[in-house]
Amino acid sequence: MRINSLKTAAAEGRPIVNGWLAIPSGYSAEIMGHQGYDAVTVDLQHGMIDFASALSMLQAISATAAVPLVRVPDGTPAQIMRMLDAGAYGIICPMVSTAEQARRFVAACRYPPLGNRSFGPARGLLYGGADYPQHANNEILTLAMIETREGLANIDEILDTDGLDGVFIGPNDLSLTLTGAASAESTHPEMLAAVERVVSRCRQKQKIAGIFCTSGAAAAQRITEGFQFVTPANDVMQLGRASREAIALARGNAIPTTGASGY
Ligand code: 3PY
Ligand code: MG
Repeated sequence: MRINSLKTAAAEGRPIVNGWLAIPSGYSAEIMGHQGYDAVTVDLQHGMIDFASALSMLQAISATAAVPLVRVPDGTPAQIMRMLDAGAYGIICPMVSTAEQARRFVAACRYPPLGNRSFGPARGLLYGGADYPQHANNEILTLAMIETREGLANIDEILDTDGLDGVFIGPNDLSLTLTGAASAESTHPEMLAAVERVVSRCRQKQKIAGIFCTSGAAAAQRITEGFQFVTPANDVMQLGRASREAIALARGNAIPTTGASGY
């Protein structure tokens, strides 16, 4: 089976830079896949993406060096299994707040006897190789999102879940629940303490610490804080910014930092 290079990078302590797709297009997935990201994630939670689009996006990413990942809308096992069959080499599961939710998430990603993933690997075989069924349990990456007060309180138990590779902070949701305001780069003391707590627990338990960021510079800062998996903004944010910059330069104006979309 094709090895999951993200697992190798994590084991060797190399940071993983992950692209993030909200636009339902195989073409933009292909473009992003060719830019040098270690992984590219198809976002089925907040992206405008249905199954048919996700499939063509995973096919497009598969033709690049980036590892195809999916953020599922929630922990529903059938949804997770379907995306693995569609060729996702890892799943990011939002709103994991308890060890039981983490256990059920990982079980959906693992064939028996480790879990309850149903057999029908489909594109997994095409992308991973004919021996996918024998090795998928070792190669599929599992990241549980920490983005609730309860998830933060249960971080130790969540990280102790067998087969869980790490966690991925959703800083908008986490800051919303902790401080009342959604902000990916929140400097509220409670949020700073929460982020530090997650990073230090991951380091202690040798699990991947990941986080969504709003820019490359913010992602670089997160790596210095100890994160190994960073997402430097999504396709929508990058498209909006690149457009604003081009328009401002064409008109000889200062580049606005935020646009009408809020990005
Ligand atoms: C969050 O910040 O809550 C996220 O889910 C990032 O995508
Ligand atoms: Mg979120």
